[in-house]
Amino acid sequence: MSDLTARTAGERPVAIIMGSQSDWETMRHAAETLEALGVGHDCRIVSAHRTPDRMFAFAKGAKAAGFKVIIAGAGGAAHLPGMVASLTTLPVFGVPVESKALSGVDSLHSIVQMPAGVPVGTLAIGKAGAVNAGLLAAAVLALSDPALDERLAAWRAARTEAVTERPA
Ligand code: RP5
Repeated sequence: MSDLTARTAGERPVAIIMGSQSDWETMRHAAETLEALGVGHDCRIVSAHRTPDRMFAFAKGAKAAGFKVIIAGAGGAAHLPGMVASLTTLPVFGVPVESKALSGVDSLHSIVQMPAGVPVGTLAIGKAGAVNAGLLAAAVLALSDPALDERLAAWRAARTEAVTERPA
């Protein structure tokens, strides 16, 4: 975590972490959503199983580093969001990545059924979940950032405007 300075994280209040490079195709949608809203974010690969020491260091240091919200995506035996949530009191949003073997139902079940006391806000499987994790992270930050609140409202209004009355 040598590059994880408070200054860097302060400019990037959302951490997007994922268990593997292969999760990026899904998790990039969280990053793109935050980009569209002008919310700084930091993306990194942190695996609960393959790089547990990295996961521990990240989660234990995330709050002191200035992150406000963590978005964690993983697939299969998707323990990353829950393990990170066990190590920090920052809000953690979990994105179940669609797996090849079980279409992401395994990921969803691995993330959603946390024991009482260690919350993970669990999103939908795949792209929709990643987009919505970005929106939820922005909504949390918007509580203390009126300009972001306006951008978020405009983003939502644009989606409403885009819905035609009849199918093309
Ligand atoms: C999980 O295993 C990752 O989050 C990923 O979704 C899944 C497969 O990883 P790779 O084998 O593609 O690296 O830990």
